[in-house]
Amino acid sequence: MTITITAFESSPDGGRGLARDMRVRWALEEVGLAYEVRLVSFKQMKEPRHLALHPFGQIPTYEEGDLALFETGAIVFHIAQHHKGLLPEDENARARAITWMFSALNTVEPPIVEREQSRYLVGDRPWYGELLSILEDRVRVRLGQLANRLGASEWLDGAFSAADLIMVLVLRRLEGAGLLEEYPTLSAYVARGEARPAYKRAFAAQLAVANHDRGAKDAKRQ
Ligand code: GTB
Repeated sequence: MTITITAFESSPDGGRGLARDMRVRWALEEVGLAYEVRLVSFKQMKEPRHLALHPFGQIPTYEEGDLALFETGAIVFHIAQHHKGLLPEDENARARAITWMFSALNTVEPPIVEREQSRYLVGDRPWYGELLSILEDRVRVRLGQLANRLGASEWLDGAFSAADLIMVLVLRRLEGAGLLEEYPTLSAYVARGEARPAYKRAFAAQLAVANHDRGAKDAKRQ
């Protein structure tokens, strides 16, 4: 059955793999599933056709036959449930990996996104510097706790799982912030994720879209 996901036609990150379609691409690559990508503009994302797939008008979405999903946590979980390689077979180990998936999304990601969005929302206010340092300390709390738990382990709980896939991409959103580098074991953890062949294929695929977009924009300007 054909799998189709949606992604930004013109990603604001210019192909640095920070948009959330990367989670779905990587998961599909890990389990060896082919997929098609429908690129959508910001305008199209708010139109009825896309809103029928995603009530909040966002990317990515996931279509597979009669099934349409949104929310990357749910999409990655769906892929992991139906294909070997992203969740352990042992019931308890599987429950723990799912716990880590939720914690990446619900406990680690929120302060990282809050910090990032503060710049767009209130970056021009005179008190922004003070707010940023408060938000960065909130990120540091989570990074410190995560680093403590990860210790010298390669992955969060035994073998690489969907939880690591999501956690690595959540941490990658700190790119350029200078915070992750304060925790060398977490930087190394992210680097291990990025070194996986499936990650590299997913990254290359989203970069190809961005390069194509750049080429089209350059051609328009000439
Ligand atoms: N909880 C949802 C999920 O996990 O699927 C969140 C989905 C989401 O935030 N989608 C974003 C979106 O569609 C793209 S990923 N935004 C457009 C809108 O809301 O109108 C967030 C994102 C966007 C851009 C960058 N970047 O350029 O660096 C990074 C992350």
